[in-house]
Amino acid sequence: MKILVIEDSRSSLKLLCDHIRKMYFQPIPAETGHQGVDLFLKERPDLVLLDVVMPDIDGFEVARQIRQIETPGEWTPIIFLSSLNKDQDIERGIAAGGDDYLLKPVSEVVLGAKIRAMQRILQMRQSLVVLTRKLDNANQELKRLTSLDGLTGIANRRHFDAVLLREWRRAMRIGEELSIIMADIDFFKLYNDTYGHQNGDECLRQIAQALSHTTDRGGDLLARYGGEEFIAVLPGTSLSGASFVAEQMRKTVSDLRIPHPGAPFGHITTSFGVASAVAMPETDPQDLVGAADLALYKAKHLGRNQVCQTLSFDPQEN
Ligand code: GH3
Ligand code: MG
Repeated sequence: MKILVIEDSRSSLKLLCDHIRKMYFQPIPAETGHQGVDLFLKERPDLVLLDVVMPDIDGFEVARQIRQIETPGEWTPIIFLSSLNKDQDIERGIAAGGDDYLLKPVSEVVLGAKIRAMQRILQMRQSLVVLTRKLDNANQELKRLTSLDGLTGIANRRHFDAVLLREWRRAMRIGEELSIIMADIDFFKLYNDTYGHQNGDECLRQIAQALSHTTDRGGDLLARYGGEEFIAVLPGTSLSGASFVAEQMRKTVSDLRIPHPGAPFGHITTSFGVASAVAMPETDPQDLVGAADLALYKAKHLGRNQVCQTLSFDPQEN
């Protein structure tokens, strides 16, 4: 522990430093108030022993300056040492930012006990800082995990809905278009029935990874929307642009050539529904999701493994 000792009397300063060394702590001597403040800045001690009456600036002012140097949450214990023994002097010392007040001449035993007590408080404070940091990290990790889907590792529906609402409001402010792509794996029940649920899960993971590589423009977000359904929001993207992305996605999944002998194409395929809108104050982004779902239904109906669009999205009709 580094202890800054600010004391203008050379003999007292030496005595105090000797006591500190005997306790196996490191003293940092300062003979004036200004020198004390400078050394505080340079050495960042763990504790300050501070004389009150000094020729340049008094101890109360030194304490005030130290408290100003410290960043919020930082607190270095300050013990005043003084022969001023009126109640008001003690009160002033504490008000100036001191933590304790010892009357001179200070006994070696009392000084030792006070230093030990301050050391205990310091250690408790340090473990509290470590604990707070751990808690902060855990909270951040928790926040990250609550926005991810456990199986595929991409965003989950809860996170998607929050992002969609945010992007919708942003699009409204700047009068921009926004698109939604809904995707659903074709004949996936049959895949599970053929290969078992575990292989079904692995297939979902592979598809999620493949789809996430096709929506990497800043602002795009892909999420797992339900069992074998995926959804993407593409801010600032028109219907034709989003349909192009959906077609890329369709091709990417098909190109994985995941065997599915029971399905018409012999491998895993996906159907897509796309819808776009310029966000308006009276519209609800969930209506746009509904429109994309309708287009997806059309894609299924027309034979699957294709992209369909909802041509006009009119919120009044939904
Ligand atoms: P369609 O081409 O019309 O979409 O047919 P489908 O069989 O894909 O659709 P359906 O809605 O009949 O079945 C969806 C299936 O998706 C049901 C279930 O077996 C499977 N599924 C949903 N969630 C999961 C999951 O988390 N893991 C696995 N392995 N399968 C899932
Ligand atoms: Mg399906």
